[in-house]
Amino acid sequence: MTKNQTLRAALSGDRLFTAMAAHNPLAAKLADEAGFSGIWGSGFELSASYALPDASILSMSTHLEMMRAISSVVSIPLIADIDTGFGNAVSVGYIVPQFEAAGASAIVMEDKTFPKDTSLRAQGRQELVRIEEFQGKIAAAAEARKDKDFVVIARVEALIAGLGQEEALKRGLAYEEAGADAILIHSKQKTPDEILAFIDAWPGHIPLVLVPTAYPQLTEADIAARGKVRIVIYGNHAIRAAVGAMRKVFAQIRSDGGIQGVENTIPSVKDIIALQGDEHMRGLERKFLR
Ligand code: SPV
Ligand code: MG
Repeated sequence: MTKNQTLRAALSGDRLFTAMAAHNPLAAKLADEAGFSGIWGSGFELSASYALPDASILSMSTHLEMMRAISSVVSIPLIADIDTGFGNAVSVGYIVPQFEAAGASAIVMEDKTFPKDTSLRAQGRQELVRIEEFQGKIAAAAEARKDKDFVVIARVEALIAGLGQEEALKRGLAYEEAGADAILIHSKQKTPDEILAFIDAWPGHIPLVLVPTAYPQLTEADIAARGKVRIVIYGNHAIRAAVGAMRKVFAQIRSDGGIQGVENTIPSVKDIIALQGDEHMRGLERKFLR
């Protein structure tokens, strides 16, 4: 099966597809190694890795190049976060084939205005585009894909914008009608109640996608038991893990006055060389260097 077919099959399968965020190929490789079903090409993580806000500040080509680099080192499907689609429906018609050619198996596009603000930010600026306008963007994405198994996921930000369940359901159904393969429904409530109510009320025929960052108490088992949800995305755990680990080691080196105390607490240089693909390079050396 191709990566696209694997993700497409997951939309109708009975096992939850778990996607871990990555901000670079090394993080993606570690997620693959850990057993996640796929990679989330997170705009939040990529922006954070540049120490910039997740607010349409990085260019499309920066994101696209990272998707290419990530997809080339993992064997699992990559879901690219294309934010608001970097423009209007016409832009989307040009952009989607580029993400597909970069090796992504899906795009997630959200119904906010450009420039966007990140969803989980307190007092963020959350403005949505008209339903018809976003339907045009979804239809353009669906038509632009070359492989029919490439997945187009429409992201509903109505709950994030505080517009309530009725608006969220209306938008989800409108995006299904426009040709979306799945609906990502996002919430920043600290408990899963809002999301669970949406799942139970969802009358659509396409599956749902969750990003449970704000309500981490909802487990994969809980989500799977509910039905309707086929993909769970862990939106920022790679960058948060990296920040936590670096802070701890950096602080210890400063307080110890040297690296002696951390040497045996961090991965070895040998480990990193292996992650760099040393085995593959040794194969090339044996075969071709003469
Ligand atoms: C991302 O990871 O970039 C997302 C998820 O879009 S969130 O940050 O929760 O909006
Ligand atoms: Mg994002």
